[in-house]
Amino acid sequence: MQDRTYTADAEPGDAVTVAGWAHEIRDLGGIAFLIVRDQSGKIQVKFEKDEMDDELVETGLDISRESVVKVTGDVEEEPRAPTDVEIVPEDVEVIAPADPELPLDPSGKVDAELPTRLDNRTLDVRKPEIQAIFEIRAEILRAVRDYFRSIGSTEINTPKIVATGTEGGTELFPVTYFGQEAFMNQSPQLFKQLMVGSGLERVFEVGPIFRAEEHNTPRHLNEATMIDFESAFIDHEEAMDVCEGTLHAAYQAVEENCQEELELLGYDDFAAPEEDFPRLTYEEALERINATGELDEQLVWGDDLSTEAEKALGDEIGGHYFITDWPSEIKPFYIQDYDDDEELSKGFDLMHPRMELVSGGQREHRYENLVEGFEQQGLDPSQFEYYTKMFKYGMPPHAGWAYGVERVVMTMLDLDNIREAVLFPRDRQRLSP
Ligand code: ATP
Ligand code: AMO
Repeated sequence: MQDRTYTADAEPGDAVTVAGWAHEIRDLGGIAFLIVRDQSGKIQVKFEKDEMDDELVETGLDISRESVVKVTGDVEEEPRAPTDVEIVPEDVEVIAPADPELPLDPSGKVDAELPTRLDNRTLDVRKPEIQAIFEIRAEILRAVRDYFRSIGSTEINTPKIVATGTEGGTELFPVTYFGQEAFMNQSPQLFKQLMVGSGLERVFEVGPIFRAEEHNTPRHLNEATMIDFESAFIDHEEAMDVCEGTLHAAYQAVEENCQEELELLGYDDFAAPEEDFPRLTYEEALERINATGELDEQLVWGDDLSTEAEKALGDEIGGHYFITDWPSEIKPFYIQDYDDDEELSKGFDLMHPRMELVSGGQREHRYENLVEGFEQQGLDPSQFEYYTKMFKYGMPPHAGWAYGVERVVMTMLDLDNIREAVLFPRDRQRLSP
């Protein structure tokens, strides 16, 4: 539509052709108003019944809400109009009429439950505050990609149909692959590690991961978007620096470039965290959690942190923080242990007060130790030969991590449910749309 102009650009004296959705129609008797909404904003169109062509007025009054319309006319100053200007129409065309029975009210006057919103995402994302979530999500991804590029990291894409899992055997979705057993990938873990041993050295991926999580919680998805990072010749401390760097970059970009979106979401005091995130060892974390007295039972060395434990510590710290030096037994086979204490691993998590955001660590790059780790975890190393064998041909020390984009969006914007941060979430009950 070459002659299309945007509502936000309309200035008094302009001849415009706006195209968008009929947001609202108000018939006051002698005069009626149509509010047209497009991506840039809204504009009022005025219909004066006695002064305008009858057919034009009739077309205007017949428009059902959310129909797609095209309005051509002159822009005039009008202090009583919501944006101080209005269009006096010469031509109104209904391009795609909307059924007057809408399953969801995009003007937001009538609240809808999340399932109804997700069933009708097209209508839901017509609401500016919902659009704002996805604009911010896009800005986070842009900022993170820029950050990775600035530190010499190459974006890669790894297979999503794979022969083996990596993050524990129970959470895989099986698929049939020409008669062979295969799975949807839970994590790019093994592939990104294989690439740090290649000439690329430092890589990142933004892509989907699939986990057959049985539980239904406000922070788990069955298909999520993971940002993975992996680099040769760095240790877990340096990996945490990069992790912190990407998150700071994401928050700063949103603060700088998304003020309008933040306002729509009700933020007037959004502030990117400026300080470094504290780094606690697992042992310190246990002590501090136990000292809060919030748990029924004291945690002991080797326990994973329950949601209640994470909450108790998160409430106390009040911002992002790392937990380092986890017990080896609760971290995966690819995480390296300390040489002087094989019960202690170089794995870390980045926590937000509400939940875990990131897992990562220094990786085991020594072939013999890696194969031993598989056996200790009850995995058959021969199934992973495509991966382990590359560790025989010069695998540098390396470290990395991953976070779920939806958890970052959810915690940044204080959304109640992770599903609000995905256009078309996959959960136990939801396979379409
Ligand atoms: P990850 O991304 O590594 O899975 P996570 O925070 O999701 O990290 P998990 O190890 O998947 O952690 O799950 C542990 C947490 O998930 C527990 O602390 C628990 O609160 C929650 N969880 C697990 N199963 C259920 C369930 N059936 N119902 C409610 N919450 C659960
Ligand atoms: P992990 O399994 O902890 O680590 O996943 C990393 C991060 O991904 C997010 N995430 C999820 N988000 C929503 N729904 C899910 N079901 C879900 N599962 C995970 C979380 C989590 O912290 N290979 C390692 C990473 C590494 O060591 O590099 C891994 O997958 O934010």
